[in-house]
Amino acid sequence: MKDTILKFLKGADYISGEDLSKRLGISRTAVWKHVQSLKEQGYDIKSMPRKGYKLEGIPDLLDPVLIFEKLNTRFMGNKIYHHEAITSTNNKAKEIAEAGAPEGTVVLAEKQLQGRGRLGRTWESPAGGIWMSVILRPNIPPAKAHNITLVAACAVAKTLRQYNIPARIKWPNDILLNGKKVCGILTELKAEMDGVHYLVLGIGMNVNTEKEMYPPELKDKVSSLKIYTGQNLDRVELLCSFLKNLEEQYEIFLNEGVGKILETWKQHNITLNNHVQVRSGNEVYSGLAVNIDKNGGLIVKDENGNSKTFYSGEVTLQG
Ligand code: BT5
Repeated sequence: MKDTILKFLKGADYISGEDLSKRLGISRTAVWKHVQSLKEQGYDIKSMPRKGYKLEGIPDLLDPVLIFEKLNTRFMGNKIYHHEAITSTNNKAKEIAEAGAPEGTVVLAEKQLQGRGRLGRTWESPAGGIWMSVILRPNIPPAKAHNITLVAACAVAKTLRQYNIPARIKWPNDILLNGKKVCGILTELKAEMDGVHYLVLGIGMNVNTEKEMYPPELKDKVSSLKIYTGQNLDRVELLCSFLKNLEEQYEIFLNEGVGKILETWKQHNITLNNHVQVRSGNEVYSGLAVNIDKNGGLIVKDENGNSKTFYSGEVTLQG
């Protein structure tokens, strides 16, 4: 109902309470209540006796009504769940994926109270970022599911390039800006031996967040698009561009295989040809990141000329 009221308000200069109540088949008091709740969410709605309501300003919210006006995808984001605050969008996405939510369903939150990184790490999610999860149901063997992280990283990098923001991908799941982390990806999977039930692609992007919003130990390690550009970005527009790029990269992956994705990944990465330290389980391995193999593994060559390929781990760029 709230969404429909907003659509009417957006399509008119003034619209009377009576007119709205007739069009929506609800009482004028009910209209008034919905308008109050929109105002509480930050919509600037003016009321004038005899003229009715007028929408004067839109809040900086990832409101699905605002997103659907700009979204130009085939299926990515066809269904959107938006929360003011939530523990973790990945948790919610898993819950609705279990209940059968279709591919392309998106869960968004203005804030996460228990945002998660990999291996139980915390993901700081203050207001102003884009904290989202996308449900995917690819018909691929589980062993290839980690490639979706590369697909998402390419989509993020391509989107930021469209904004002239030179973000670079650090294997496997970080997006860096001037060497600082601006976005992280957490891919979670429900699968059986021979097939993927669903995959939850969690993406956290520091958009309009400020340095002061992060804990002291992270302040010098994180960046945001606002810190980089010096201005607030339209998060709805950014999200729509990202979903479009994600759909494109995902379809390339499904139709043409990971090869094409790796080409894009190489164009946007900051890992290859760098000296790196890889932590994987208990192992710490140092060397030159020489290539990424056809399965998305990172090939590192040590000073003795021995090579090792990693499929998961933590990379520190050295020098
Ligand atoms: C990640 O983990 O980079 C994956 C982050 C995924 C977050 C999204 S938000 C939507 C969805 N819902 C969730 O609950 N999660 C996903 P990892 O590589 O483990 O990096 C975690 C580390 O990054 C932390 O230990 C911190 O050092 C650092 N960190 C925490 N919050 C950060 C932030 N907002 N920006 C940059 N770095 C951060």
